[in-house]
Amino acid sequence: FLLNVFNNEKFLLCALDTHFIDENPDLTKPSVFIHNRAQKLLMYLGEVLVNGPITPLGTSLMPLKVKVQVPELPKETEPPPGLREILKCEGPEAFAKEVRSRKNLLLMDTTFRDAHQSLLATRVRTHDLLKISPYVAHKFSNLYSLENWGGATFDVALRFLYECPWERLEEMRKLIPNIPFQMLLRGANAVGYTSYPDNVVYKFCELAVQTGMDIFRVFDSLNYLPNLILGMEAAGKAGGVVEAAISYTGDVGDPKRTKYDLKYYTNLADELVKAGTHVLCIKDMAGLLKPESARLLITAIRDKHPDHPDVPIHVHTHDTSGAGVACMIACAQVGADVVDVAVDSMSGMTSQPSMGAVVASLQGTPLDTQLNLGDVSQYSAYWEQTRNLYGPFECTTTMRSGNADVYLNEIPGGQYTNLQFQAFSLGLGDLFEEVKKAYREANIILGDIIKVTPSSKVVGDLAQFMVQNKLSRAQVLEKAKELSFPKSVTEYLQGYMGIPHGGFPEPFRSDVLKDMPRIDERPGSKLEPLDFDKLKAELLKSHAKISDRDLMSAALYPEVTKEFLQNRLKFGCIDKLDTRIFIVGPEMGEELEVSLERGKVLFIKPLAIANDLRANGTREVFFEMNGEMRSVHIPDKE
Ligand code: 3PY
Ligand code: ZN
Repeated sequence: FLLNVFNNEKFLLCALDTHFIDENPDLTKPSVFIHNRAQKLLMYLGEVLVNGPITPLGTSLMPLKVKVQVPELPKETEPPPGLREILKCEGPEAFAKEVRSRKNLLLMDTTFRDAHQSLLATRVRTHDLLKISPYVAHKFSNLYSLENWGGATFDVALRFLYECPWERLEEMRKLIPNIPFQMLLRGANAVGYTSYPDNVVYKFCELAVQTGMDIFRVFDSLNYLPNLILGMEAAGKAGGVVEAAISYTGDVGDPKRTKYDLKYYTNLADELVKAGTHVLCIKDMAGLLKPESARLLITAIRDKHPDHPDVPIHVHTHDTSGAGVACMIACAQVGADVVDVAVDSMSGMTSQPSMGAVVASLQGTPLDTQLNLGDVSQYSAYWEQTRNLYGPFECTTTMRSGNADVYLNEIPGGQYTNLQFQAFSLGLGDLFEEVKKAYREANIILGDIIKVTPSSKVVGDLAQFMVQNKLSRAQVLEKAKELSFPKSVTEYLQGYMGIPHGGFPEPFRSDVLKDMPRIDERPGSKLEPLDFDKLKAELLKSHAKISDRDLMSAALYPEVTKEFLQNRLKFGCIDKLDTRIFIVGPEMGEELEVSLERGKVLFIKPLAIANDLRANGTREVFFEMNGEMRSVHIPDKE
């Protein structure tokens, strides 16, 4: 029977769905599952061997053939307790109180999220995160938190890595029970780029907490309070720690930058504390803080506002200019409780400042982080080797050093490397200089706005539009009635993201929009609640089972999730493949060891690809798997 199954053309082409299993209950026996999974893996490997990488590559750098060493741990010992114990036993308020009472500086490690979002186009896979997770649990139990979810990771996992973000969270949780997990929630945009109906944001946070999330850093790309409060309420109602973030722009140390001055930030801090945040975050997404401005800002929030002396302050930055370590130390010295760092080999440039540098700088001082430099160095060695696997997404192909011109253009970390990469891939290195200048001008046209996902895209799109059409700021303003602006720009001006501080720029807005409709309240408040039952029924038309997680993914990213579900059905557990193999496939004759689960290891060796194309357009690919010959038929896309 099994041989028949495996030789069945429909099976080999994976044109079957799980109804096939329902109709053949024998197949649910464990050994059959393994074979089924193995066959699907061969389909994936065959696909990559015949048609090339299925995930789009960004650079010509190939993943290196390295065997990554995972630092050893004493066997069978439990990781030491961390701050999560207080959170779980006593709740978010007690957690915040404990954080505030600590005299030393606490760190959040961003290596699992923002660092790779900023350096490697968010491509780090669950496989590589899980390998180092036990080490993190054992050696970094003193962390305030590990930022490991949210932001762009959700979308990229589904879209480009063909893996389930929920499974990633669940698996990390199993291996790291002691350190609080932190995610980035884009307020009313959840982990997307646009406003969702409120019930989607609430349900998303609920499921995130159930799957293992603890702390929600909630921001809004315009610091628009109604959007922020929606996100805060959703995170709080789900039982999470609410860490409301003030997105920072401008320079509070520059008396000429009056739009975002100390008063603006302290007022916003008051509003967020009033709205019940457990922790207050300063989110410096472009790395614009300078040490002296950072001191002014933290001091103003901490000391000049005796109404909220108990709220811990957590500072986030990017090291784009190179001043990140100095800034974070300055913040700590004037009363910040927590700062963000990434492990050394994943730090610097558009990523966060270096963990090792901060740990070493504060050793033996009252702010000592209590982390061990030797442990940091082993952790860093793991990532240094692992980073070699992600060459195709490496920002260093275009970015070789930090650049203090970020103080002029104010481009957020993730977007900086993206825009640079786009310019270089068009073979136009000079273009990036022009785009950076235009970005600054576009920001002024739009009224000097907060720039972070998704408002940063509006500024970036306008900048590229100006460069492409060779338009100066004066020309854009003058011809605003006639120009055909990018959709993101018109939607922004219509109010789809919320209302910016100081309102929309006039007469530019009226010139662009003419009689187009305007939204003058929280955009999500206009949206009908999503009908989850209807969405599920629709998905069930092509899938035998839809979990709550898949349903939630589909609520956020309907098309991306549909494709992900199809791929999962077709290729199975490709998350188990090593990263080089996942990205570019194996070499002919290379033996792969794929661990499906404890004690279930497959040894796969690709042997050959048939020269002849079959009449149905497929090509046969031959493998040896656990000593037996196998072949799959892959439609050749050429
Ligand atoms: C995100 O929204 O993904 C960010 O990292 C913003 O800074
Ligand atoms: Zn960031």
